[in-house]
Amino acid sequence: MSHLQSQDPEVAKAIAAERGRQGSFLELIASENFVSDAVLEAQGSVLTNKYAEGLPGKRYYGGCEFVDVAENLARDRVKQLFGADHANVQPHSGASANLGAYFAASEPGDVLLGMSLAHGGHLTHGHAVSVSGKLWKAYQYGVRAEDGRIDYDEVERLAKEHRPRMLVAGASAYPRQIDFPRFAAIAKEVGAMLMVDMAHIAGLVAAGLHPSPVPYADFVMSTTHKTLRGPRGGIILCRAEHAERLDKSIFPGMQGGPLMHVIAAKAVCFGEALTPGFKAYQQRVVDNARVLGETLVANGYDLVSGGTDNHLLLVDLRKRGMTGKVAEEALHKAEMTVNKNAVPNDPQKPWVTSGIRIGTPALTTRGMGTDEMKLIGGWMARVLDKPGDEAVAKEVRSQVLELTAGYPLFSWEPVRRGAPARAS
Ligand code: DSN
Repeated sequence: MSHLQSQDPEVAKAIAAERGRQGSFLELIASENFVSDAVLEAQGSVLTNKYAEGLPGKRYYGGCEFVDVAENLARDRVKQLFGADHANVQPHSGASANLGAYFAASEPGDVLLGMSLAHGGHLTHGHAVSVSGKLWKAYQYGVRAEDGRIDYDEVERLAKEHRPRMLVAGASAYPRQIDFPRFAAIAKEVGAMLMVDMAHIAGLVAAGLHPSPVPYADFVMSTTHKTLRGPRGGIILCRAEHAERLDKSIFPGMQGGPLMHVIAAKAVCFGEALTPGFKAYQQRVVDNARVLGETLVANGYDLVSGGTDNHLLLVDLRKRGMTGKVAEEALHKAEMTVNKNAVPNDPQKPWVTSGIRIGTPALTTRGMGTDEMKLIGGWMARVLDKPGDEAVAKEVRSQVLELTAGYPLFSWEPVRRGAPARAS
């Protein structure tokens, strides 16, 4: 029996149940992934015990000689991975990383121009309910109604009209490549700093499968847990000239003690991302997304922008007369996990929506390929064609369980074809 099971069976049970869910369900949330055993081990290590405010070699606490090694490894590896001048690996999350970059690039009250959440952007890119929209004077751009692509002419027009101090590029539900040179040209034209949020596509950028924003942007931030496949957390990269201001904006500006166990796990993640196998993994992620999208289209489902260049799909359910909420719940009954997501110009409220967002990073980590994507796309269509039909949900669910049993989550787990992988 584990220490946790004997000391705190209630928490142990919740973790075991979540472990079982991750194993048996098809995880299709575009921002999630499954970390390696090594990342998990580093994150669950004794480094969680250590305070280390400051930076390697310049801390406010004694006894930092070993956590310094971990943080230096993380910084050096992430700079190598993305060809960046400078890196700060301390942000606790993507939202903290975005704010850290904003504080480094501007002052509260300055004008910020970012992509609207309703069009695929992110809350922290200037939405009114977020601190980014409360402390900064935010304006929002979006995608074109006719093709679902970023309207760069609108970005330019809004930039000329509002003269932002900070132009923010990047998205959390945008299935197409982003034109960073165009964003950089617009920023230059109006004298703005360019900040890129590459959280969703960072793994693809690292693998050379999406153009890198690093040569074009003043600041580039990312989370480490999406396509990058590391622990939950954030990073910020910047040009050398901004390094001191950036570091100060994180500590003492926004955060206290960095999470050294997470930073060690980030170092492991970046080490993995520097291997040739990571590039092959990212290629499979993209191939899987393309095939899953083609399968859904062949079954009569509309995709925003008609397809994908990256790891995610945005399904527009309006023509099917179905909401994203209904679709998410129907798929959950068949043990497929997606999230409801607004489509551009969505008539429904954010809690309901008219779309679902689907991503392939997690299932690709489990070893699934294009054959499995064809199966899964067909199953999704079967469920969504009859969202209230319990018999269909039950039948698809048993097929899902048979499939997931053949793809263990961890290297030490046996393949149990035909036997649902569930927590005991
Ligand atoms: N919540 C993340 C996502 O799902 O894309 C973005 O922060």
